[in-house]
Amino acid sequence: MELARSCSSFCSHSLSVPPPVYARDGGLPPNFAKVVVRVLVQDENDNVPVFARPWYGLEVPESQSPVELCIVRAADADTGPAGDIEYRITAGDPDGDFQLHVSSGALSTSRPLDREQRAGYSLEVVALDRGSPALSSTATVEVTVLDVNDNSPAFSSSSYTIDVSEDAAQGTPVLEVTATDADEGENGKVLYFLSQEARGAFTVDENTGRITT
Ligand SMILES: [Ca+2]
Ligand SMILES: [Ca+2]
Ligand SMILES: [Ca+2]
Ligand SMILES: [Ca+2]
Repeated sequence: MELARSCSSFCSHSLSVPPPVYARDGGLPPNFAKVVVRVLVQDENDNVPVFARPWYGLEVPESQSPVELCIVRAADADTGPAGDIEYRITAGDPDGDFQLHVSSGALSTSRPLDREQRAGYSLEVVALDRGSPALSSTATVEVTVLDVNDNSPAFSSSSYTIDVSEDAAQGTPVLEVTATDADEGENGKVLYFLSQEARGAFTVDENTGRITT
């Protein structure tokens, strides 16, 4: 009799019914005892959890409060513990910026992300059954952190001192100031301009920061 068989996902543990066992003593007439043996067969762990998708791509704005991003799901054709799946992040998140619910597979951020610190993640997610031995499979979740304009331009120096001759010809280069902005694209583009009082005496190139008389 083959006890351990894989069964389809809807059958519960298969219950085999062997014939009853009797005992007889040596007396005359003999006395008998009967016992019924029930054997509960655990499903064999012969199915690997399979993710619905091997790859997930997500975009998350930076600076956002912790939020659920998606649910990763795997199916396992076994029953009982051999088909119970738990989910874990096994690589790509050394600082614990994400949380994966162990039984639901819900992936969330655990804190606001900072694009200037890290612009993207490649998370390795594992679905592991509770069979013995346990079987597992992996999926990849790529997270792109979208920029928010959360940085101001910063000058390379907080003040500049320069001597200019009073009879300097118009257009004489005076100084080139530089400011950088850690954001991306238009959010990080720096334009230079002069305060009202300085206009007339000096000119600044809005793109280069070069100041001339
Ligand atoms: Ca399994
Ligand atoms: Ca930021
Ligand atoms: Ca900015
Ligand atoms: Ca930013």
